[in-house]
Amino acid sequence: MLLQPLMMTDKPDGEGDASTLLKTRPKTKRPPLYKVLLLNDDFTPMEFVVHVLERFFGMTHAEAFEVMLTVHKKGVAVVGVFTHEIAETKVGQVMDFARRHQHPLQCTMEKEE
Ligand code: TYC
Repeated sequence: MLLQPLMMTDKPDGEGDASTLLKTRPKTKRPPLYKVLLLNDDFTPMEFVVHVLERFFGMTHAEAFEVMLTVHKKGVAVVGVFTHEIAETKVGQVMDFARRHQHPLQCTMEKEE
């Protein structure tokens, strides 16, 4: 009669076995990520954009000013990378806030490749 190899006797496969622990993949998968983009326009005040970046993206005043200037000069910049749900929430927050203050500021999201 054939004997099973010692480490294979407890479980048929995978988890917990010292001989296979490093080979088995954890079943977690990283979620797709989305870039949140801020677009330039000719009317939204610079200070308002700086405030948006501080308020909704957790930037310091210096970081926010720098990113605002990048958008002002280049037309667009990535202001954060998030899961779909969080990116959607950020875009909504920025668009609502801009609309309530009657500024044409635009914020969008796109899938990160
Ligand atoms: N271009 C705007 C101005 O000159 C400033 C601005 C910066 C607007 C960034 C939008 O996403 C923006 N007042």
